[in-house]
Amino acid sequence: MAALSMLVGWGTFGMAHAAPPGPPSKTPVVSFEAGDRPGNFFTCSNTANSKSLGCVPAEIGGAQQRSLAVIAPGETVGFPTYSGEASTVHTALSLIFPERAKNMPFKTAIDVRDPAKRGVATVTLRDPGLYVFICDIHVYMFAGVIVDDPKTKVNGGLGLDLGKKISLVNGVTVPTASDLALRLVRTFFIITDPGNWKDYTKPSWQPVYPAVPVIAYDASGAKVEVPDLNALLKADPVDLTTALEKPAKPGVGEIWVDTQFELTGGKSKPGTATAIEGTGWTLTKKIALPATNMNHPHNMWTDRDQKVIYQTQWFDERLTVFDRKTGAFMHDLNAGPAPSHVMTRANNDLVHVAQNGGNNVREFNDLAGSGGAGPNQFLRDIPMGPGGEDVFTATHPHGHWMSSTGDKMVTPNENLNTSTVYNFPAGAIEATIPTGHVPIATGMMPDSSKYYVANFLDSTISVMDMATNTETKKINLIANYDPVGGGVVPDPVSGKTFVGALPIQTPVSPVGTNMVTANTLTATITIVDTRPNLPTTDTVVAMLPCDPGCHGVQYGAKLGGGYYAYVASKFGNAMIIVDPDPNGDGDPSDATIVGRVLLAGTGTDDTVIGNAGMGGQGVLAVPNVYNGWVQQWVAHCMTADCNTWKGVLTDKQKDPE
Ligand SMILES: [Cu+2]
Repeated sequence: MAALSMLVGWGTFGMAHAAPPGPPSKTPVVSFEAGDRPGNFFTCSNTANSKSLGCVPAEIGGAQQRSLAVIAPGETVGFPTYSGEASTVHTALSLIFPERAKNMPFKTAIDVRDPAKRGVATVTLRDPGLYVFICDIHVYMFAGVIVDDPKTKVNGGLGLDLGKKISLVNGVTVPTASDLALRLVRTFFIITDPGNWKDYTKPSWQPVYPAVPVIAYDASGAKVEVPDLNALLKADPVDLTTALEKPAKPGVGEIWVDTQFELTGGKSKPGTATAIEGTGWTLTKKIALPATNMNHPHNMWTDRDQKVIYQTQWFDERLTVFDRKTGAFMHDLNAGPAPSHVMTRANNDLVHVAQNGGNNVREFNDLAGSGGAGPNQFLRDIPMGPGGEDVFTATHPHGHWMSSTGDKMVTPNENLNTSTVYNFPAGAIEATIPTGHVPIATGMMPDSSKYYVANFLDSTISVMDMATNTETKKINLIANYDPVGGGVVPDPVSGKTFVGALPIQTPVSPVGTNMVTANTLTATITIVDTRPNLPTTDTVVAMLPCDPGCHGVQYGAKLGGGYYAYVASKFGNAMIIVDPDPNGDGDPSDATIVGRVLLAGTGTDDTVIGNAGMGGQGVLAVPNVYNGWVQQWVAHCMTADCNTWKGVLTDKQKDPE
């Protein structure tokens, strides 16, 4: 646990922050440039002669693999700190490194906003083994480096050293041939090779890995030599011929999914927003916005009249507004560094965007332009902590949530391992509560009694009491998982068998009976019983399968009453429809998957040319049925769409609390 506590606020001891005493930094043999290319977000280039392979060539790593290097012990890796291709701030953080490796952990800022910082951050890697660097803002930007001891060989030839044990930056250390380590390695090769993504337009899915000889170690310390990495990682093919299925019961309105990695012909940057119509589960719109070269659309919200989509561009610095019905571009707003999530406040329709690469939540005026300012005008930046914009001390809020009254906002502060509770009427931060490592998303009860924070790196969820602003529990999603052997035993409280590693979005149902969490490493969906005063309160009561890169979740109305939870995955092109309470008794332990629909299809304003339907992240169901928001549009919106929805929603759906 010493390592864990040491890492609270890890930015303060980052190596790049203050260079340690020692020899001057050496010329890097490989450099990883941060950019916007899906999968290969860190692109490797050879910058000097390596005694080993350097950037792994396509014939070894795979045709689309450009984020892996093999170097010799003592050689140096570079991260250009002012990137020509990137459009906002990034970082390079050592997620994985050999146990007790020199110069680890490491973190550097890659800040495109400041030309004065132009240069290359370097780190010399002396200890053989596996190193994985990530951007800790965009936590799936991966750069892999294997430091290979030339003396270790497999069958007398190349034998790549994964090392004896790897440590994660949160302090967890496991043997390299353990289940957790191999899951992480598998994830690396799925993310960084788009050919390995789960494509539901094909009959089956079977990722393949570089056919290289590797040397790993098991829990007993015994050497595991394989002539081909596939022997350690490859699994049986998954049949997809009957995987797609429309739910029997319709949803109300339309479901928008940010297909963030989809490539279209009319622009250089990736990403579309895809709409599925809930009545027949057909794809009706795919909006690329070539007019504004939309870059990595990540998360969405809508206004009180359900008229526009507010769309963040996470790898850029803009919030884009487009017409929900037609998909027509309306305008771009400067949103600050790496704008991640967007929500309105239910009481005043003001728009709030989390600056994931900075310290603020930026507030914009409502769509109607109330109060004298024009529509969607910049109003103010609200700091979530005292650290300013510096990449080591800023909060880096990611997926915030608002209370149903609009009085409170909570943020998960990825950089500082805290959560901020902001009180709007008081105009002040009410509390800053410690969380686990890399808190990334939040959910809140409809009555604002408690909120939840998904701690990405620790695979836990903090339960926060909103009367006292204290953490009352950590739900451990990997409590019953053996990271070495990979086994999972039933939970002693719920009796259910579950595992959820690297959790992301975690909204609470509009009636406050359940929370659906997308877990990206294990590709699982976990369901927590959020009802108060039960033996199962705030425990996981169900687990469902997801897709690689499981990421986004939001609730929408189910026709006839109740809700669906819609789930999107980054490295797959289907949306999963979860019914968290099929019999409507409030108990979510019978949660089930009722359908899976394809997100690949025809572009509305541009032609799809690659990664069709891929990159599922932000989800938004329209009409908005969360407590607080639903009452507002039911009372005020008189458009034909709103009237149609009012005609089919139940009284409970119109007033859920
Ligand atoms: Cu990034």
